[in-house]
Amino acid sequence: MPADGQTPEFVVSGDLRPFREAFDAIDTNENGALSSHELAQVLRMMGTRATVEELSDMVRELDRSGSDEISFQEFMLFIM
Ligand SMILES: [Ca+2]
Repeated sequence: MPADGQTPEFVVSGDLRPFREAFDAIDTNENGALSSHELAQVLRMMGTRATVEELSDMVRELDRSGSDEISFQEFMLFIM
């Protein structure tokens, strides 16, 4: 299991629910992490043309745990 239970201190006091819902909406296979393929689907729905290769680079940049996927914590760091 990825160490995904940690929440960054700076968002603890805020309402995480909208972000959690957005995260869960992107996480289509419900494994608690966002892959580049899941991000590609969402960005395509938003009308952004990004290749899976570009998103793989992005995921690699955001991914701090070396899982090749973005955890909720990494997702929050990306949004903030
Ligand atoms: Ca996933």
